[in-house]
Amino acid sequence: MNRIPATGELRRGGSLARNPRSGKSNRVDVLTPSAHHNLEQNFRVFPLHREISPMQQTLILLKPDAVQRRLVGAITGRFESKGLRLAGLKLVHTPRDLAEKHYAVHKGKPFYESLLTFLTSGPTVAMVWEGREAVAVCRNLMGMTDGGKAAPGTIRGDLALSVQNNLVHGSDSPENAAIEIALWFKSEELVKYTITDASWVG
Ligand code: IDP
Ligand code: MG
Repeated sequence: MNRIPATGELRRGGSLARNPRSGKSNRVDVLTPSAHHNLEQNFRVFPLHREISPMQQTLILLKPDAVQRRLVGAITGRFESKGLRLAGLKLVHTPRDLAEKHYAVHKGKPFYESLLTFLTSGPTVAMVWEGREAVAVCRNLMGMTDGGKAAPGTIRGDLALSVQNNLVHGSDSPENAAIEIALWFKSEELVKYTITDASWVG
């Protein structure tokens, strides 16, 4: 009889696992990331909780064009359905000094003044999303800066055409994420809770 290994067995390693389709046995000594992947591909096991990469937080802004175009729900849904955990959320009519701090790295560039005018022109939805590799995951979901060049399937690729009015901001490194989150949120505005599907999402 084919026996599907229990999660605990797999965590301990060294257990003999049998592929129910091929009938072949595989010895699982170390649960490397690729071993996790192979196991989940070949066996119907309870999803293993991966502890490979540290949890990260990232700042996501749905810029004023997203609000004005009524795309807040559609864009938020992309981050939510990916499996990230929402840790903070608010609607902000961005003051000029906050916009200047947020985009300080772009000061002096030809589009800087226009960018500040854009960001301060109406409400922005500020969010903190948390999860494994959250910074890179969100950047990948967003797509390239220029909406006209962003790949289909990404938020910008599907919903934006402009370079400036590209709907969404996402931190570009964990270090910048920490700085940006502190700019937009007080620590008490970030909410800690356990999300019930965490062991399924990984
Ligand atoms: P990112 O949002 O993909 O990280 P950045 O290069 O950091 O892109 O630029 C910040 C924002 O400035 C962009 O999201 C976009 O709104 C705007 N922007 C960037 N490059 C241009 C440009 O060449 N013309 C107009 N606006 C730009
Ligand atoms: Mg950027």
